Amino acid sequence: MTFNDFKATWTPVIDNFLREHLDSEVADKKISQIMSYSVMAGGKRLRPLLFLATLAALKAKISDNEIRIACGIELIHTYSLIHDDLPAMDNDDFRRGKLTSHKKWGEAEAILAGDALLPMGIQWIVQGSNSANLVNIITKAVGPNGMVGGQYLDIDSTNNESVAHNSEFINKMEWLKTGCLLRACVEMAADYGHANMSQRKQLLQFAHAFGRSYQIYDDLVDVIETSEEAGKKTHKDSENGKNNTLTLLGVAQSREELSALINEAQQSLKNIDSHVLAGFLDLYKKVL
Ligand code: GRG
Repeated sequence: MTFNDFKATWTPVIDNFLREHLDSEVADKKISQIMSYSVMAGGKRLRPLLFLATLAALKAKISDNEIRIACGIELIHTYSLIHDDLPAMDNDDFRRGKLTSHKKWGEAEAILAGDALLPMGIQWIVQGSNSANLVNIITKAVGPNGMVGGQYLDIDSTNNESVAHNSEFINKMEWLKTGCLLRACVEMAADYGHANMSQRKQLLQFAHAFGRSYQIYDDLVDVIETSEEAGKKTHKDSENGKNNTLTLLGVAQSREELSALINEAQQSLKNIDSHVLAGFLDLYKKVL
């Protein structure tokens, strides 16, 4: 199966599960609506698809429980985006082409919607898997030694000029903020799908390179779209005083870094029989 076929098969299943279960499992219809507004705003479903594609690579079955786990990951991802957009963080007005949660519903409401999505996501993962290991993997990936830790480093380095903005710092921050959760999607599937030692090692190598690439890709998309729209080669993050690989290395070197990581990811999949996982890397080609 190709990546596009896989995506076309499972994205609607993920979308329907999210819509139906947020509606039926959240008692208060107002908070349910606020949560759904962001969850159903048109995300790419990259993390749930990555979890399911890794399961498929391991020839594990995909049914309701596996979809529940995959959707649990998407709830957690959506919580992080809602909180990232808040005035105290990135202060963004638009996300996924729509008003951000706090712009649409108010700040307290957005904080609470994010707060509600995080535990619900963990609950769905445990309901679907009945596995303390999976809960351990996901909570580690999004806690202080993962995503929140990375977000803290980002905020701290923006607020304090004394923080060294060298490549070691930026690699660490971007890995924690973005890479850890992507890697966790693969690690959860490796655990749940009973990967053997060698499969696990290769899948985790792939996940590391893929996760590390994602933030560089996302920033390159930004710069390409910005320069296409404005007819100039500036980048909004550099204008905002943000720190990332792109502002450190510039566009050409960031592309080289991304190519090297894609190569590494491809190599890791050499003995894993999955066109679908390899297809995730095609995403990046449009910015190379
Ligand atoms: C607020 C605790 C807390 C964490 C926020 C995820 C995050 C940490 C910040 C987002 C910053 C950002 C834009 C990073 C770039 C990579 C990224 C995570 C992009 C958004 O994910 P996509 O591209 O978005 O999968 P969709 O909308 O498709 O789900």
